[in-house]
Amino acid sequence: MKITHLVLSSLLGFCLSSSLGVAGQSDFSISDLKKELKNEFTNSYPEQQKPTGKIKSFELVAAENNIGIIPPYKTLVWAYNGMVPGPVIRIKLGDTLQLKLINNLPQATTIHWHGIRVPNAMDGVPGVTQAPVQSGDSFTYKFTPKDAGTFWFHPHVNAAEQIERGLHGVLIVEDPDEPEYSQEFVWVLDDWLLTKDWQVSANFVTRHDLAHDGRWGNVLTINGRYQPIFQVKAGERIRIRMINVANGRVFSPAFARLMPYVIAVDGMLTEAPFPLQEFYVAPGNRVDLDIIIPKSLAGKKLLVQNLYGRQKSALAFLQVAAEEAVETPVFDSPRAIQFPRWADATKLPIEHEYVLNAKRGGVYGISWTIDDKIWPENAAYELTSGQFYSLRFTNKSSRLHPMHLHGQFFKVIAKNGKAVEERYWRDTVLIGPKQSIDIGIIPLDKGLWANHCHILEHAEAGMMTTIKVK
Ligand SMILES: [Cu+2]
Repeated sequence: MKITHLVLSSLLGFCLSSSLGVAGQSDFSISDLKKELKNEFTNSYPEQQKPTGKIKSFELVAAENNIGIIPPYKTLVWAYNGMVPGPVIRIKLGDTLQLKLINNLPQATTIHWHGIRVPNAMDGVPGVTQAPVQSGDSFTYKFTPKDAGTFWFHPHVNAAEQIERGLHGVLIVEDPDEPEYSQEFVWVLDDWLLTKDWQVSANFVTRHDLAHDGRWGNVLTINGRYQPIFQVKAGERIRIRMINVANGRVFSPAFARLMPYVIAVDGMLTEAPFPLQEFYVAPGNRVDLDIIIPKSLAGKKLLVQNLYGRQKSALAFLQVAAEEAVETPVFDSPRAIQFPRWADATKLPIEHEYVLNAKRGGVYGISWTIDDKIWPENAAYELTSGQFYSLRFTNKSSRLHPMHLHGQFFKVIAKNGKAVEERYWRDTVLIGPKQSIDIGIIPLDKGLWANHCHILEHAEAGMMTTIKVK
């Protein structure tokens, strides 16, 4: 594919018109179109964020603990500050986060700040940006997030075990300009594989997990609780920040009798709010919802289900208070200040195609590959910051691969070669069996960044590579 395009482009002197059959229009060059796409992108999100000088300091201790997922039973977990999920850290846009990680685990760890555009050295990937923090050691992360939104953090060492055992937390970067909701909820969606005595099954990265979509468990939780009930009032307008921290499970949340609007995906505000309908929240993905509780639902208990896959399962309930309704706050949902449509982006040749597949062999017997290579065999793919690229992920396997790019946002521009319009950024995109997804990206943040499957077992068994942004 790539070679054909390159040959074609050079034969045409970088003029695409004849290959595209754009009759009657003046020829346009690849570089002109790229410039147009870049102009459209201008001010979508900032290259830099000026620190206000306010430093918010935190200490995070990673250690074993016992918690009650299914009370009264206690489950041995690995936790940040004793909690699963870990703390929700809130800072304001412009604040500098300084966080000291103290590793009291029996093994090395790091923290990766998922979705946050951090300086490369703060990205937490062993073998790429940082040495693992050994048991008994500590490491201080310090950076000023460039974007407001819902983000999360987790280890990037032995992640299939460490995240599954409970190491993850939420980082919310608040934009003081966003409207205030009646209530705001953070929902950490997780999926545990628990044994009969309510312990985390200690068989990690099994052949079964590798032959399928990673480890799918038997207990779904929100904020570490099984089918929790959240209290709301009729008339309230609520914001739910949802994060999927599961190793492999995809969620498709559905709210009975409510009409949620998606206002942000992967932390970033959408071009405009749109109704939540069969939206796949794959491992790593976040979605922010704007929901009005109609006054007519006072006293009702509303079901929230997961509709992904064959089994429908209850995730949570919203208990609407029976008492008098409150006034519904009136404001326009927050939205992106600038968002590029990139309608012509699919006219450009694909600059790199990532082929996703599996092969026999490797440490686990089955390896997951990108371009037939097992991490760390692959060389970094080089991109120049500030330039438009279209990249393709082609899934030759029959399993799922939510591909996550560190340090960058991108926009899906085509599925199976057909142009699609997603009016939001992503840092993780789910690629279905035998599917291909094309993304448009203008990398801004320089460095060496991981590009991997967020099904943690697939990543552990090789499905990772890097991009180098110069
Ligand atoms: Cu995968």
